[in-house]
Amino acid sequence: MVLGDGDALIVVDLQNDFLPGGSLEVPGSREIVDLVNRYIALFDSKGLPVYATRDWHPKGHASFKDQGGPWPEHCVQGEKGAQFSIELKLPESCVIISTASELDRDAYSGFEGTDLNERLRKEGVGRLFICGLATDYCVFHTVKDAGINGYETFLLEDAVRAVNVQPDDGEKAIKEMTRLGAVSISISDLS
Ligand code: VGL
Ligand code: ZN
Repeated sequence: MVLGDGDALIVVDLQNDFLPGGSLEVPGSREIVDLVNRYIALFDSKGLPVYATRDWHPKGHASFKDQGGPWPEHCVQGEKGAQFSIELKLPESCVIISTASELDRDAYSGFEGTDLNERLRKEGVGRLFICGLATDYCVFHTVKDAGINGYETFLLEDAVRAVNVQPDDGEKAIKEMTRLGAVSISISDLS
């Protein structure tokens, strides 16, 4: 397929805490960084917009174990774990969307409580290409909401990885995303 006007890339949560050495390491996450950089370069070289979401929790967030939540402390605003990987080559023009910043509730979708949808509409985006972490949480909910908001949605299946609290969570999430209408593609489909 050929990329053109109206297409945009969303890179979901490629932050230190989800990578090796981070507090909530996603298995295989390191493997996708180079590929994500290739997707970024591809979109940027065609002048197409790139968005990067980041999990951006206040200290003492409701999703943390010490607050009764399911996750170890991660992606605390302003801390090293919340920073994008230094290996991630985001373009100058990249728009950063911060999510899950409310103290008392979690949010996994890049659309939830953000201006992502308004920005995409203003830019005339119709098709979204989504990669990043994690397949079974923030990627899943972002892809789902992209469909609900009327975007033609492509899951970049070679550039996502899952937490897999249960071993097949990632596979199930991919099946569900495609059932909901997302089209699963890989880098060879675009270049
Ligand atoms: C995520 C678990 C907790 C994600 C964020 O980015 O998928 N997963 N917070
Ligand atoms: Zn989180």
